[in-house]
Amino acid sequence: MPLFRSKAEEQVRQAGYDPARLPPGQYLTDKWPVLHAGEVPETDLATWDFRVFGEVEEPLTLTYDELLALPATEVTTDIHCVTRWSRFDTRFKGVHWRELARLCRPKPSARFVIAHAEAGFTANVPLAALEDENALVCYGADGEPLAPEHGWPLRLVVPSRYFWKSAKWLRGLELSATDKPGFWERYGYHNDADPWREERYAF
Ligand SMILES: Nc1nc2c(c(=O)[nH]1)N[C@H]1C(S)=C(S)[C@@H](COP(=O)(O)O)O[C@H]1N2
Ligand SMILES: [Mo]
Repeated sequence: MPLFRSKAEEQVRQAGYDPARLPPGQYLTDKWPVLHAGEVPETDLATWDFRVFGEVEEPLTLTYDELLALPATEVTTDIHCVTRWSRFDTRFKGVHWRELARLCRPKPSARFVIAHAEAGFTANVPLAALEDENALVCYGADGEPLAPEHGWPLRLVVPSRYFWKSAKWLRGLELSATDKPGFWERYGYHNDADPWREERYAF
């Protein structure tokens, strides 16, 4: 393990980055890997919608155009997959939670968010993780629309957690007073998924 760690660090240094940016047990990748369960879904924007529901005063149903019309945010951030790749400085574009919160007005009871994606995929994070400056409901990456395999038309990006929490093909955010383990969390992955604490598995 120490040997692997120093090799991974050396690689980060050679790529011109501060090795402190690499969480424990990760290695740097330049390409952006594609990982998911199942197939890339077919999406028809004419019938597509995005919902924010649950513990909110004003449930939302937005079309893609309505979502794109909200104030956009761009962040440049590092992402970390539990399969051990990390990618630095991806430029994500989308809508920050604060814009959706302004419209849906979360109730004080809202403490968790369950992301709902196509084909029944879900992922759970504390609401606080969506309030991070670097978290986004995302429709663009590296100056382009998201590629279908990376979640077009919409995905979640929560860089503070392992990337499985960043649901692709996102269709809704459910605000909840209680936490509800998502797809990978029910398979034994860690509920909190902090890469800096190496919270990979629940056991
Ligand atoms: N809808 C959906 N989103 C998903 C997944 C999935 O299986 N289905 N897998 C997650 C996992 S395990 C990872 S590592 C990231 C990968 O995103 P990428 O393919 O854009 O790198 O998507 C996450 N989002
Ligand atoms: Mo993953």
